[in-house]
Amino acid sequence: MQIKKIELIEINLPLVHFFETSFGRTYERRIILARVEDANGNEGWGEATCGETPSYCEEWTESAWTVLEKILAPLVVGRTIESAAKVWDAMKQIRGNRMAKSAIETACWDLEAKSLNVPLWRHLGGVNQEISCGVSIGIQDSVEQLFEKIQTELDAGYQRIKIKIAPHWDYDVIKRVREHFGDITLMGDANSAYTLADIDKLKSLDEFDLMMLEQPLAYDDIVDHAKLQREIKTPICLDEPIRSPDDARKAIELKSGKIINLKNGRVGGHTQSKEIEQICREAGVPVWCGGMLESGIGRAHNIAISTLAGYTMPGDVSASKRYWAEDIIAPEVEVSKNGTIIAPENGGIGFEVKRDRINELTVRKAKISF
Ligand code: OSB
Ligand code: MG
Repeated sequence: MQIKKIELIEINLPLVHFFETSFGRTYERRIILARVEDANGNEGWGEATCGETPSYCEEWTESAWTVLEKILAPLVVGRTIESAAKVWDAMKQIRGNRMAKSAIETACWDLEAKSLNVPLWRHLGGVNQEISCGVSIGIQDSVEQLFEKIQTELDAGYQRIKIKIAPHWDYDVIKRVREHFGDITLMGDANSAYTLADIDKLKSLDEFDLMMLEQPLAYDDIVDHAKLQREIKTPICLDEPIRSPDDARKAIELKSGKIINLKNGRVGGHTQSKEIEQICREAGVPVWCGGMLESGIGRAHNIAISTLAGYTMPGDVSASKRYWAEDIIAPEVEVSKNGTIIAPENGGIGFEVKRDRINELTVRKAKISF
């Protein structure tokens, strides 16, 4: 493929309800979209899934914009690249900045699938057209508000509930959730809010039979997590520290956890996700697709990659209306009564990109052409 033009578009999209993690609250997303175009007029769309501040990882909207505009887009535009699967290699000389890279990388996969007129999920090697879905529920102002949110999602059919936890919102909250909702499929995500000094507190969570405990310790750690996993029954799920296939291999070798939350953005796109999925599948480690409060474009990519065989647990891939008053794709992502999403049969990501809606939300644009 030869990409002739890359358009970068930043949109501001308010969330219908704030999202709070142990590192802070988000009310409005600043999302970077990448549109790639080849000489035949085929197009593809991708999304940089970074946050508004460098809190989840080092990348954020400003850094990703600069790296995309000044470095990555000029590196890719005009070059002949064998296939979408080689776009990662074409950007390899640049270190880190994986979320920025994934915007271009996933867009190229969409373009390639569209030009072959095959659904992206099949093109990626997906096997399960119907994927299992869970939800991630942020820290709320009160436990009553949390109960209300959990009830809404259970009524909608989601297969598991993840709640964000932090030292001020953990044992007592989970205890009340268990008392109120019984044995629902429940897990916690700490986003690195603890250290090994909190081991007694983390051990005490074993009594709640959580499906897993996501990222209790430091965002860049896989050693202390291995120590912790030896001390607790609850399976640890790693999120932040798994940025590459090598990270996954090392974490599996060290037994730092038993499950991996695999995010396209965090690892640099579909090619990297595919490699990690294979490593985990061969090692018998389940993966599931995480979310970063994506717009419809990133969400469509998450649906496609979730169809791979190794994605055996419900992901944080849920309906558009949980996030946005109006999404930027049509149709919007909807979830069945059984808590599943069916990957579409149309070419590429399989959803129409709503240019008018994007134009309404756009705060800046850049064009890099050959
Ligand atoms: O840790 O999985 C996380 C959102 C932003 C940053 C980090 C995380 C999350 C989520 C939300 O849990 C998942 C989603 O609904 O998109
Ligand atoms: Mg997480």
